[in-house]
Amino acid sequence: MRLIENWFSERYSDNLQLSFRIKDQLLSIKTDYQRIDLFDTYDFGKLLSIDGTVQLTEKDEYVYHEMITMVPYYFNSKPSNVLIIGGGDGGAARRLLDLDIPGITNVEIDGNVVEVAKKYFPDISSSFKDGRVKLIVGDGIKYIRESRDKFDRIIIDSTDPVGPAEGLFSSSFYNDIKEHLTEDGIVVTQSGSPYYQPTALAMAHKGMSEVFPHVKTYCAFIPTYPSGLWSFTMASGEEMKLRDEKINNGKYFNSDILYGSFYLPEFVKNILK
Ligand code: AG3
Repeated sequence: MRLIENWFSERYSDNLQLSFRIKDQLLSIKTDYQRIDLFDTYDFGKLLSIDGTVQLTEKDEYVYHEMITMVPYYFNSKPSNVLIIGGGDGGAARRLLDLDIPGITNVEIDGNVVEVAKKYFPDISSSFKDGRVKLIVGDGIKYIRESRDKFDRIIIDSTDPVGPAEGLFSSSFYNDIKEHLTEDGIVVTQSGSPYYQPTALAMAHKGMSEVFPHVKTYCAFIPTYPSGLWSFTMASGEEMKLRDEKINNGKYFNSDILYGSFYLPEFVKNILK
């Protein structure tokens, strides 16, 4: 007798995919923006996928969420007012709360992501219950164009630059972002897998360099994302300098990572040229 096994796979290229053996599929919905699937996996706990790409798993979400919040946190003036674009699972907001940021605005385009997170990832999405977090379900690009608010950090926690997130990697969007940053404020975006998505990283880096004089790319190891090596790119109108301050440890992040994640392999540096 053959045992039946169920697997979810994210395709990295025509010839390679990563598969997670699953206990169950908990949800599959098609929203106005994207398809959302939720799986209970054997190795990584619950896994949220959007349009077939892994967004987060219970087991390793901490790497991504620490790295997109904690790295930019320690540069320039201490941030008190932060905007998250995307991030409907609440994971980025949760880490900002850990950093004691008093004002967090989270603009997510797809309310279904928020609902799914509230139901299936109660710990990660608990940030939305905190009075310091203002959640807006709406288009981040429109929000940035229409709002007058300024932020010390703007965190772009988006999906890959295909579909609804494509505009979040363009220099015209970064131009609008610049208008909403305080003097030495910093914008940071996830910029894809340098190995499998070099164009995502090139787009983010080039787009930011067209608008900001100071741009830095850093990497982290995220086991459930394509190739495991993931990039983030941050930019500012002023030189980004570390504050003289005690650095807290996360589960991934520590002071070595704060310095070391900016040391890039040669093939990654070549993408930024
Ligand atoms: N958003 C970025 C996920 C990109 C993953 N891409 C992929 N698997 N091809 C993460 C959302 C977590 N807040």
